[in-house]
Amino acid sequence: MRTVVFASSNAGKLRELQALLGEGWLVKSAQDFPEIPEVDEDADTFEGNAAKKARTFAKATGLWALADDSGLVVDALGGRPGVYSARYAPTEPERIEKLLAELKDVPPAKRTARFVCVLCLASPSGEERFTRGTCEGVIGLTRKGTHGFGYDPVFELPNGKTMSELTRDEKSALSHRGHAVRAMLPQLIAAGA
Ligand code: ITT
Repeated sequence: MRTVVFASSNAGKLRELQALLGEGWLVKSAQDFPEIPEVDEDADTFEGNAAKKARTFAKATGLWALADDSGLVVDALGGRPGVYSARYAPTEPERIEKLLAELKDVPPAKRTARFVCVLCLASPSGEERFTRGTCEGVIGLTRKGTHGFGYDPVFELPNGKTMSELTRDEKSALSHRGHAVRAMLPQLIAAGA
């Protein structure tokens, strides 16, 4: 069994990473390291925040650590909420509410958006590796589906389904996180995780 330290307290990301890596991997997350203080995500890029989280966990545990910084980039909002996706409004339902309200006068053809996921794998001695995955879609007019997390219920794929209408495996096959994790896999293995 391989073990990877995942510098995240987001249960949705954790479930997806565990499913993407498969049964041969034990993923330890922020919950397993309650002594590590929460990281202040004050960088203005996904790379900057992912590196901050991964570095903090690598230093504190003495092990290679993986971090995921991700978000929703909406063209009609000039790229917002972007790196601020988790802090766009206090709760998940409120974030979707606010997004739909901001886009209420934007016609379907102009509601293009993408999910971005940047992974950083950091070693205790300061080595860092990055991968980035994206997934293109549009912001729907209403919520649809029950799976996934975050903005998934309003993120529509080219086939007309939202991310929330996909099974976890279907989402993993085409998602920003799926692409970024598959690109990082050889480096995770090489790091001896
Ligand atoms: P950690 O920093 O502890 O990993 P977080 O939720 O604070 O958890 P981020 O700062 O990376 O993570 O914020 C990412 C936000 O972007 C997340 O809270 C969701 O609202 C959104 N998001 C990211 N990936 C998503 C996905 O696959 N589906 C839906 N929303 C997603």
